[in-house]
Amino acid sequence: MNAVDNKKIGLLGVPLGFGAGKTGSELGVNAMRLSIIRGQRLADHIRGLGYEFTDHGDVSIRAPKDCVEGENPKHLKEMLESSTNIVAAVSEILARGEFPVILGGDHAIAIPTFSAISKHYREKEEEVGLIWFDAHSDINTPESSPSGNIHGMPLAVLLGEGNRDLVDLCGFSPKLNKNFFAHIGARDVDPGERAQIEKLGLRDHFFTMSDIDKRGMAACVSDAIEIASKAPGGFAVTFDVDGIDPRFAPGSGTLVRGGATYREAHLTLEMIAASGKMRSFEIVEVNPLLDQSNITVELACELILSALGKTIL
Ligand SMILES: [Mn+2]
Repeated sequence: MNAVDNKKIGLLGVPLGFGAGKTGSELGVNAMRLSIIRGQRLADHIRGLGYEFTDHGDVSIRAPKDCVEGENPKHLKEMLESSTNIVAAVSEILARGEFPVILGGDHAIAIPTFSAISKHYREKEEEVGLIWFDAHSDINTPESSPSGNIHGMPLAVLLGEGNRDLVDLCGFSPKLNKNFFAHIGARDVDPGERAQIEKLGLRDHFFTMSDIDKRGMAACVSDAIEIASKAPGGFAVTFDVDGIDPRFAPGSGTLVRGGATYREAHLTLEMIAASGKMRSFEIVEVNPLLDQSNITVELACELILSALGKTIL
């Protein structure tokens, strides 16, 4: 059975890691693409689920040469230039009628990837929702960000807040209607982000680890799917591996204890797959330089398969 009614998968690598404070997530793309998991690469596992599969290679990323003192957001020029290429690459996959599977890269890539998805469905007069799995809320603006790293800002940008050049990417804003947005796994939220969540009225769209402790993952994921499914065009998923507990996913740059277990991470994606409403899947912040025996990379690949409908029985 295919969770994605579209039988065609288009894989895209987005090796952009300069949105994060630590180097290495740009290497996540090839680590996921090339790792041999139970005798096979990711592409063969995806074909094994019954999909037609095309690997569109990597988007050309303009990497910064050095850091400009005090710049916030950091590396904005390179981010904007790279974003143009990312938007074009994702748009082409959608235009070919394929379901995008996007390998990051750090979470800054969600700005151009979701911008392209939002634009594609907007042109068909269908708004699209978003499920965001993450330890962090990623809703900083340059004013509230302690670091200036863009990977802490993508949600704010997609909701129309923050740096104007990023917000205005693709010529419209907001890319995301908050009514169709749900977040799962938060446990590390900056004071400025807390204020932003309050200001934008997003509390009920966040299923924090505390909510998950009280109600269970299945109930929270079910509610998140219900919110995102209200979008007429279905929803995209952006999955930050740091949402998973560091015991199971140590290879990521901003680890926070108290995250989703191995099985809760799979359950989340199994339930999303079963909903049949997902229109694209993205996995980010896999950092092979920080990994232990490749376990985070292998888990990331397994999770892609769960998102695409792999079930135990
Ligand atoms: Mn993130």
